[in-house]
Amino acid sequence: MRLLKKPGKDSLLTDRETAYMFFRKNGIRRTVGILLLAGLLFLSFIAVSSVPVKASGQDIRTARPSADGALHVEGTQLVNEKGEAVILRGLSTHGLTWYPKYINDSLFRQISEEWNCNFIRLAMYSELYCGNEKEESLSLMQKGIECAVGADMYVLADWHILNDSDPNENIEEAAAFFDLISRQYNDIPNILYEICNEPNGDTTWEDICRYSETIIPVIRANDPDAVIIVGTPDYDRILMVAANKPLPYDNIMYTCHFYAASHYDALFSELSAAAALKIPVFITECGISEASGDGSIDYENAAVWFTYLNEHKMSYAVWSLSNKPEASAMIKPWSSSYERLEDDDLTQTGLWVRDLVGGTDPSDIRIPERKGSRLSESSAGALLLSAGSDGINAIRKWPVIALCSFLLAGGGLIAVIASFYIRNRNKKILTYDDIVRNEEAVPAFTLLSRRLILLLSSALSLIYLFWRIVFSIPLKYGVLAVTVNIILLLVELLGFFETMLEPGNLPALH
Ligand code: IDC
Repeated sequence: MRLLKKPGKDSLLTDRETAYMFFRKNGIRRTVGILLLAGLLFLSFIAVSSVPVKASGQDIRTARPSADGALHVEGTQLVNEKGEAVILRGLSTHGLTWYPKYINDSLFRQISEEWNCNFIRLAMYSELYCGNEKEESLSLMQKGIECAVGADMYVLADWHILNDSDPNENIEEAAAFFDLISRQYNDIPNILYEICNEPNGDTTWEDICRYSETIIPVIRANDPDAVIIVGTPDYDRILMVAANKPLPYDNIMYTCHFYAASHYDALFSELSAAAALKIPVFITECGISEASGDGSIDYENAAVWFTYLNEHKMSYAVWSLSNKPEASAMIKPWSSSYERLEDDDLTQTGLWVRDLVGGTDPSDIRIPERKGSRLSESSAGALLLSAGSDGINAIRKWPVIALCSFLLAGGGLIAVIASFYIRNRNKKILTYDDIVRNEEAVPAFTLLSRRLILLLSSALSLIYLFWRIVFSIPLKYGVLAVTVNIILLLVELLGFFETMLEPGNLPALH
């Protein structure tokens, strides 16, 4: 116990004595009062310091379909049913058919309720839709729209052109797709349409206008006031052409896509110049990595971009809600969570973007610490890329499955062998070799029956090997899984040939 000097005296006092003296001097009520006051002061200090700092952009209405209804465009601004300015903030999926597992009710609810997203963009690669993934693409688009409705988010149906650089290439398919979707969902307030992701190559604004003049009326026939977003040339980076010659329809917005580690002053000037000419802009895709979707992340420039978007009440979706091993993906490559994402499932991009869409001022977002090597998150190197995300998950789960199977099978096998051994302790146990080769071992087996047994077991092995070669090589799981599997297969083949060539077996065939 600490000892104090009694004031004015030389004798020493204990803490307890000091407290007692204080108590006596001030009286019980006064002491309790002082303590209560101190407690209250302490509690209010805690309360004040835990109130989040008001973030910029927080004053903008976070619209929800249930409260704000269908959106429209007024001047340059997206507005709700009552004409109040709103902003949509959310995420873009990766290619729907590549990462279909992230299209589910529970994840959409989480990003809506916990991340505070009021918007999701469904990126449906037109090339795959027009190729052989039409049904899968369409049903994922429909599922995505329905999940977004369930989670009270606005949703963007994105005809994701990319390699098909001119949208006119697949204009008929596009018209049929937008007809179908706008017919099916014209009665919900949630849906917006993005008719061509990123025209590129030689595609001009005139080409885009020609395409839009076909597609927009198709959508309008079913959903007259829907917001339709149109891409601009050179991967949505030339907005001035649209600003100088906008399309002659209402409720149209134009898009600009930026990636913070690739796009600086030039694209920024293009966007601000176009915005100054009063064209409505919706950033349907952007990222904090390089434009390749991978490479480095530029948090500082990202803060500059998103501060500008907040100040100008521009809506946006960030690429991408996937676990592809690349810097723009929000989920770690080996995460096998699809329905709920915890901190551990998120990459640095994921953590940063979660704060961003949650409303934190972009320049106040804490830069997430990088745990482990760069290899562990993105640009994950040839090995992870070649394994593919399914491959990585398979590799991750493999030890657990292997251990359980080993314990089960091994335990069972030991029990069978033990009981067999106990029952036949004093008998000689026949081996395969005895049966097919040793004439004396089972005198009842004629040469013919021994040959038949050999032929039967070889035929069964051949059937197994046929299945093994044709059906069991895990091509979907990438180079790594295939290589390991083939090495195992070679060992099995070697074993089979060894049995066949075993000199002892040959006489049985004579
Ligand atoms: C990228 C993906 C990448 C994929 C590639 C080709 O991140 O995994 O291999 O597409 O399909 C865009 C496109 C978007 C790109 C993204 C990043 O709209 O499809 O995704 N990006 O490169 N425009 C600018 C960047």
